[in-house]
Order: sequence, then C-alpha cells, then structure tokens
Amino acid sequence: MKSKLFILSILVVTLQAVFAQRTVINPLPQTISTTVDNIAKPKDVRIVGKSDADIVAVNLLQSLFSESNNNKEYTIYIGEKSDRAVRKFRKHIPNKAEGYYLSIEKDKIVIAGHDERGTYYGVQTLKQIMEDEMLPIVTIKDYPDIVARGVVEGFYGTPWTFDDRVRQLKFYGDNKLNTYIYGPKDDPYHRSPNWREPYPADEAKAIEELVDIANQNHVDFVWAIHPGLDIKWTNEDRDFLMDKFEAMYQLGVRAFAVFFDDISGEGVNAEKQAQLLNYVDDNFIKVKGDVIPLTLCPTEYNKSWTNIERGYLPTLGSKLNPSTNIMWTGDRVISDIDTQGLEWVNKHIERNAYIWWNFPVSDYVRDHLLMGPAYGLDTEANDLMSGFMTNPMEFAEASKVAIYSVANYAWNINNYDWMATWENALKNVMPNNYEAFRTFSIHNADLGPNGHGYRRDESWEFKKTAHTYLQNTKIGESDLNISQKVQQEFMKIIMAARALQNSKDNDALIEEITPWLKQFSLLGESGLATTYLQTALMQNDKNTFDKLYNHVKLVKEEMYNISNTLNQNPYQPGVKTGSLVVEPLIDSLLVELSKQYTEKFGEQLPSLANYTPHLIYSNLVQVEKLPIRYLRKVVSISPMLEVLQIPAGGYVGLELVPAQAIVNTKINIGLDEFPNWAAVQVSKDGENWTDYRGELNQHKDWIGGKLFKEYRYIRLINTSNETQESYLKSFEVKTE
Ligand code: 14T
Repeated sequence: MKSKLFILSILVVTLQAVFAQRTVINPLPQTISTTVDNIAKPKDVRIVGKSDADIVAVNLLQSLFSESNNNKEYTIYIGEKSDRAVRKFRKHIPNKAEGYYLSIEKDKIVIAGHDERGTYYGVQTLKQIMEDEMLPIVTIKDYPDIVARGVVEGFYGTPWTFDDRVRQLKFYGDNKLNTYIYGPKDDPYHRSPNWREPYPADEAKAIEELVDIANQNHVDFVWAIHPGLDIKWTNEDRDFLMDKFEAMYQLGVRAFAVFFDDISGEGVNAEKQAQLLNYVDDNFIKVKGDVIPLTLCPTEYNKSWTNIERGYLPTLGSKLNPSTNIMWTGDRVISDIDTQGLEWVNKHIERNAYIWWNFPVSDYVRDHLLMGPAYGLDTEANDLMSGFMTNPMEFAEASKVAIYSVANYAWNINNYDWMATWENALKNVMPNNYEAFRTFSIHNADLGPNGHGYRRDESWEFKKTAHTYLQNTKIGESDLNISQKVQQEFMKIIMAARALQNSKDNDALIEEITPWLKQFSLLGESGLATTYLQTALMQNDKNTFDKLYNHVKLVKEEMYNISNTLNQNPYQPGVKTGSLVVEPLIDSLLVELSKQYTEKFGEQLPSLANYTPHLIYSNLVQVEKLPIRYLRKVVSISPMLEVLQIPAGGYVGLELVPAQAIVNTKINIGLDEFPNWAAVQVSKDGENWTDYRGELNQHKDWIGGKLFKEYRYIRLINTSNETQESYLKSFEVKTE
C-alpha cells in the first residue's frame, strides 16, 4: 500500500495544466511536472534576489505574499539567469527569450527567468496557481513559441477609451501577451488628415500614461502611423514622419510601426515604401538604441490581393531591412492561418510573417458580436511567424474572450485546444456568471452574410434539436423530449440575459453588450411564446393562439425598435443576436404556424418574420455577398469600407421582388462629381435598360426621383471600356 502511494505521488503529469479543479494556467505552459502532493500556502516568506531581479516581477510577487525577512521556513528565490539568487538553478532555465523556470517545493519557490520578462512571466504563472486553496508541488519550464504576441487596435469605428486600454494592458500582462499596437483607423493623428501633426496636449498625456502602464505590465506599446492616404514621396513628408516618431519617442514610446493598408494611388509603391522604412530604421530606430524592430503593414497584406508578377511583395522582401517585420492577414483579409499560406508568403517576403489576424474585429458586421471560439489557427505553424496580433472588436471587454485565446495559441501552438480555451476564457472574463455568459456567447458567434464571406459556427449545441423541432412542426407531430429541449433553451436564453444584465462581475463588459442582452432576452421570449403557439395550434385552441400571436407581435416590435434606436452606426446599424440558428428557427416556425393556422381556421395572419425578399444584383465578387437591409420601405446595400474596382460593364444594384414603383433613390460612390463613366439604370426584365436621371446634392449623394412604372432591377454600371475605382457608401431605394 505504502509503495503504491509512493508511486502515485511521483507520477508525473505533463502538459495538463489542471492541478486542483479550479486552477487554469493561461497560456498553457510548455512543460509541467507535478506530483499529487500539495502544501498549504506559506503565511509569510523570505524573498531572496529582490534587488537584482526584474522590478515589475518583484512588485507582483510581493503583492502575492506577506514578507518577513528573517523567516527561514519558506524562501522564494527570484532573478534572471545571471543573478546570484538563482545561480544554482540556472541549468533548468529554458534557453529561449521570455522563458522561465518555476518550481514550487516544500520549503521554497524558485522563479528564474531567461530575461526580465521571463522572470515576470514566472511570477504571473505563480499568481494563477495561487488562486487555488493549496499550492501544488510542481516544476514548470516554459517559454513562448512566437516572439511578438498581442493585439493590434486596428479597426475602423470608435477607438477604445483610455480606461478600456488600461484594462487591456493589465489583461495582456496577466496572459503573457507582450505587444499592443496602437493603430485605430479613426484616430486622425494616426492617419489622415493629421498624421503629420503632433497630438494635442491632453491626448499626448494620455498616450504617455498608457506607455507607462504598458511598461508596468511588460507590454511593448507600439505606436503606428498610417500616412499612405495622402503621402508624397518627398523629403518633406519623410521628415514629418520622423518628427512625429520623435515626438512619440519623447512620450516614452519605444516601438513603432508604419501601416500602408487600405490605400490606393501614390502611396502604393513598394520601392518607395521600403526606402522610407529603411530610412526610418537606419536613422531613427537603430540610432536610438532602445527601440525594438520596426513593423510594416504592407498594402498587399493578404494573398488574394497580391500579384507576384507586379512585384510588390518581392520588392519588400528583398529591399526592406531584414530586421523589419512585415504584417500579413493570411490568404484573405479575414482568414484562417495555416502552414501552407505562411510558407507561401514567407518565401516572398524573405522572413517570417508577422500575423495581423482579423478576428474578432467586427467593423464590417457592426450589428453582430463575435463571442465564439478562436478557431482556424494551424497548430503546426510554429517557427513560421514572427508575430501574432489579433485585431479586436471596438468592444474592448467583449474582445477579451478571443484575446485570451490568442494568448494561448501564440504561446503554445502545438497544444492549442480552441474549444477548451474558449471555455476557460469565458470563465476568466465572467467568473461568477460563466454559465449565463456561455449561453450568450454560444448564440452570438456568427457574423451573418458579409462582404468577406467569413462565417463562424454558432449555436452548435442547439442546431440539431432546432432542426428536428422545425421538421416536427411542419408535419404536425410533436415529440415531448424535443419540445422540452427547445423550451429549455429559450428559457436559458431569457435567464442568461437577465442574469448578465444584473451581474456585477464586469460592469464595463455588461455596458458594451447591453443592446445585445436586451435583444437576446426578447429573442428568447419570442421563441418561448412561439413554442406555446405550436401547442395551442395542436390543441385547436384558437383563442389562446390569437393572444399568443399578438404577444409575439409585440415582442417582435420591441426588437425592431431596439434595432432602430440602439447601435446606430452608419454601416450596419442595429442589434442582431442568435442570427444563425435561433432567429431563423423562430421565423420559420412563425411562417409555418401561421400557414397551418390559416388552413385550420380559414383566417390570414400578419407576417411577423422581418425577412426581405429583395436581392443584391451585381456581377462583382466584392459585392455579391454583401447583405441587404430592408427598413421602413427602404431597401439598401450594406456600405463597403474598401475601394471598389468596377471593370468595364461591371454593375452594382438591387433586384426588387416583386417589381415595384420606386419613390426615390440615393447612391453615394464617394466621388466629388458623378463620373461620366457611370450610369444609373432601371429594368423590368434585366435585359432592357432605361437611364434613370438624377443629380448630386450637397452631400455628394446622387439622388433619383420618383419612377411611376414598376421596375424589378436598378443598377449603377460602368459604361466605359476601363476598370474604374469608386466607393460604395450608400445604395438605397425607397419603395412604395
Ligand atoms: F491592415 C490590414 F491588415 C487590415 O486588416 N486592415 C483593415 C483593418 O483596419 C480592418 O479592421 C479589417 C477588417 O475590416 O480589414 C482591413 O480593412 C479593410 C479590409 C477590406 F477588405 C477595409 C476595406 C476592405 F475592403
């Protein structure tokens, strides 16, 4: 018996970051050796090595223990590999940047870093382990797979607030992310018009403070500039950029990036871009001595936009200083990341790509929240990337679910389990309301139809049940077990929304997602009432059905009002939730039940599904998949952020189903004059077209007036023989 226990106690468990039930170490360490032994947390400890070890690490360590210097019972040794305090343990430290050795023993703890950041990460791991009641006897040797790991605040839309960023930087430190790239598209001092100007005093001060907070969390604050919209390749503009960097350096910034994404015209010139970056590198970055390597976001930042013959990427690959990082989003703008794609780009840029992952950014689907797991990341891709940054949502707290996951992926690629990490992330972000948050997140993961064609799974645990329930309803059958499951899910949704709205776990998060919580609750309510509709119909109870149907109608009206009052951004205004499975289930049920009602009782019911029969009408891949909206009789195409390339004969428009009279039309293609290469046309059959005349108003909108005849098609077409560039800011048709 005794020997068995002994064997058990030296049983070595590797790569299972589960000691007791509650301890989760994120990111998952590379190697863990543990026994089943535990010790009580020492009451007070002696800390050896304080004066040589990384100061941030020591401060964090001191916050975890109470210290008494003459205590000989329990000692903590801390330091970097050459420090005296940890010299004896030197051979255990992984020979990798930011690596560390952590060992918890009966009478001591050793935290020995490969470098300062390594020591700090050792303490962060200890801190997570300390969340448990007991301390396990354990040895950890750990290091990151990717050099630069973090977040690029690079989305369009309202930039994060100062408080958002403060909370983020702490979160990065906690999860061993070492990089925060500052590049919000809607900061005018990052991009045009003001990239040449210094920040106003108050904003400069805020950045200075953030840099300081980043340092306290061992995060490199990278300040990015986006000059490409109006840069001239002159010495003057080069010096403006140098001066701006110098001003940022004075605020404490020690890491820089230059972005050339989403531009056209003069700025797109690999030769000039490389020259500029090399100049900055040679005359600023390297001269300063305390600045980390420069990072470039190229114009052709994904495979689908490259043209190797044209030479853009190969030019950067061969000309750009080898120490400069080159960002890359993958095979497409929004893309999975795999070894094949990485090997392809690495070959052309002659270095490992620095990934800009466009998840969970939602600036092109602003009515959705992307709360699902971070999947589509190749677990064999280590050694192929120099950096991995996630581009988040404008909702900083809500983005933490994905950021937590990326922290785990980028640290320990081979062992990344996206589903398990998602669960851990939810617990980390909402510790006391995890179940409710899980219910909310599982039903708020997909993006809906969008121009990038990027979709995510949603409601995966409910999908099958939903499908069976709908089929049963269609054939007038009912399966008690299935019906109960559906009702339970709707009830779960209602309860989750209420629980979260009242939760005190994370006020900032709740504030961000409140519009979606309101909508989610109503979605659940409309669903639950719909299941009772089904019962009433089976029982031929017309009276109950009528009352319930009216109730659903009222709930739907409330949902419609939320979508027209909350989150009113100009791109995708409104609030969508459960849009892949739950909402379509409810809408299909309502269509089906009202059909059966009419068959049974001979009465017609008003339709409740907010569904539009109208279609996009275009021969351009960029436009084909764009969602359309239908609100207060206005059919519109969801606006695009990017430059639209319209080849000769290319068109963008709408198919109205059925054909109808048009009250008026507004088209904005972002040009000062209505170009002579374009015509707006209408047609009854899609073959014979008539010109639709209109005029530009003071907002540069093309406005067309009333058309009395009924038309099925309306389009803007490039009538020239050449490809033309424009934007698609609005395309709206008001119907009768
Ligand atoms: F720099 C890039 F790597 C990048 O992704 N740039 C933008 C980014 O700021 C934005 O948040 C993201 C998601 O919308 O995609 C890029 O922006 C685009 C991408 C397009 F395909 C803007 C217009 C596009 F057509």
